[in-house]
Amino acid sequence: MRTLNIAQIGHGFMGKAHSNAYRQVNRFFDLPVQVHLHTLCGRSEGVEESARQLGWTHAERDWRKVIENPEIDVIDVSTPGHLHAPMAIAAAEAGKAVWCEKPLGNTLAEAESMVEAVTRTGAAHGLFHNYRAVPAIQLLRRMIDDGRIGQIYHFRAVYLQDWILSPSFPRVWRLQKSQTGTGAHGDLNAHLIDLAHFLVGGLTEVSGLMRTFITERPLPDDPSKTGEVDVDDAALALLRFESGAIGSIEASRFAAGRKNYNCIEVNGSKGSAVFNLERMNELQFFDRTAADDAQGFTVINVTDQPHPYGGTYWPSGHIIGYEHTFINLVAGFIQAMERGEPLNPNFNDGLRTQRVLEAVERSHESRAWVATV
Ligand code: SOE
Repeated sequence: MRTLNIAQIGHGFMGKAHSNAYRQVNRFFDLPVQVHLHTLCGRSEGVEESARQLGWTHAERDWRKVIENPEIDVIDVSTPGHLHAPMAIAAAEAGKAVWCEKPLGNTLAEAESMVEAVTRTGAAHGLFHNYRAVPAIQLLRRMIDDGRIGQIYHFRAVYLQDWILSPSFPRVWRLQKSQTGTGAHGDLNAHLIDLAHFLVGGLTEVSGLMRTFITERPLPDDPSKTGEVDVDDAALALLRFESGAIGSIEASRFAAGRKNYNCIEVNGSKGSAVFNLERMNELQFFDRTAADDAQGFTVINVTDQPHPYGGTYWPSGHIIGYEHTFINLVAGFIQAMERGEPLNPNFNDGLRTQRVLEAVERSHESRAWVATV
């Protein structure tokens, strides 16, 4: 069996989730290639220890050496957002496949340059919007496609966390525009916008509202000093869809008690569905076509054979977790590459999301509706 040599740049939270997916994917999916965790790349001195712990054969500190290594087939970009564009463009121009963490870039211009590079070079490109690979989200998409939700009137989504509520939490890279572009908006609304596109379709206009609640924080390496927080702590938007549906998204890192609360509701003419990441293996469904005296929200346990990914891991009722969404996504990337088909999702999806992210920012600044196309 042919080996697919992966090099991953970055070994933080996403780097750990991706490494696990590369180690596991051949154990649960019948693939035409054997994934090899070839090289882990990181600028910090901890990269050698991370490579050992996460199961990588080599460790490297210079990302350009990794991209130039002829043994490498795929470059995984799992770094802070300001490095996505230079690394992905260099990888595409070196003839590598490029799989990048979300959001695609820190700005619309960066995202456009990344799409231009993969289009010009023909590099296979994937984007780690892992929530598309949740079985319950795939089931919701199937139900929408089958007409079981009917005409969609509303898409309503929140992505709420609370990890920076304390003023003493330091100004980490996710709170610096130069590193991350935007705050909760690009980190969390990016997921919601991608799912809006995946489930309901394209958007035409947005009206945005963004807020930074704590504007000064201690510096990570010298808490006696403070630095400006120049990104949003929360960002909301009203949405108009091409289909005529309307909706809303809300991302916040100041929602006390919400740890990773990604909750989506779709309301249609034939019913409604609710997905809550904290109950990832379930999809709530209200069926208006059921008998009048038997209507109510049902809870579907999306672990059965007829369900998306049914039987991939365990028998019915044996639930899966957050880490499996990355395994599912990586399996799909490999299968698409082997068939010579576009990866799902890919940089074009990322650019579409980046246009909406930026439109929300411009709407917030102008206090006016802004077109997304
Ligand atoms: C931090 O907000 C984060 O790790 C996001 O960056 C991820 O995309 C999300 O899946 C979990 O939370």
